[in-house]
Amino acid sequence: MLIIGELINGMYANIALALKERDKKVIQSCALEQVACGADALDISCGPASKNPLIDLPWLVEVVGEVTDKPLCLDSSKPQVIAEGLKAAKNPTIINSTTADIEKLQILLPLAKQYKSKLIGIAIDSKGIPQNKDQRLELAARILEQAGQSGFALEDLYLDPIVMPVNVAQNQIRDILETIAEFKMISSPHGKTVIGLSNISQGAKNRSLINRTFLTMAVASGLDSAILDPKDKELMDTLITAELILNKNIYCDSYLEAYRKR
Ligand code: THG
Repeated sequence: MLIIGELINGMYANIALALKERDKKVIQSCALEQVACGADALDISCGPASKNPLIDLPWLVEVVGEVTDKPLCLDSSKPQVIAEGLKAAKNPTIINSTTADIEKLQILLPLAKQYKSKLIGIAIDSKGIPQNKDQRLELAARILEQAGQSGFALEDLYLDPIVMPVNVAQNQIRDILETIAEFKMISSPHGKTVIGLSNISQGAKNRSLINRTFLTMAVASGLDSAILDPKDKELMDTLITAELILNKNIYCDSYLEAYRKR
């Protein structure tokens, strides 16, 4: 499982403030803490509050690149902002994200190829968020088709069903889990899968419990990667245990410690 740390996001007040004050230390310690907790990659987003993402995202990318070589997941809905982030990155990159809109795919697929970047494709288009599994699969099929046509390696493509908060769209969560499994059935070689885990519990109480319960189900559905809070120790322990039970790691009595020493 590729664990992408979610905490460098202008949605969080400490990051928004550090961005405004150009306080490198806050950003760099947030990066290092997430890596120490087991993040394999770091999501980098200046968030909705940034007035100048074309400047802010590359700054975050450079500052994080000074302290870690982990892949950076450039999180913006604007292709121009992604392009500036790619230019600034010395680390390997993951573009987060393209929608299923052809115009966007035709910009971001070539960029991903040019920078040897992986690419997240989200099951959304300009018509909005899909309401059921068939719509999600249709959007994923469009992304896969465009990626195939442009010669982009499908192993480097991560499909995201778009996780909705359980308190908003409770009747869709089972569909989202099934979508994770079925994304793999609609192409060969197949794309990988990713989710923004914390979306599931936005606005809810008991967030950590909801997050780790859903993560277990998603891992059992074949999830390959998640954007999550690696500092949530119970969440990380649940993930390691779910992977153990699914035979992805060899059992030993001290499997939690063994995993952390890897
Ligand atoms: N898919 C993809 N990328 C994504 C998402 C996704 N990137 C952003 C997001 N979703 C994943 N990252 C987060 C980060 C934080 C939260 C949720 C998802 C979160 N933040 C608190 C909140 O909104 O309540 C902020 C609390 C605070 O201010 O301290 O929950 O789905 N491809």
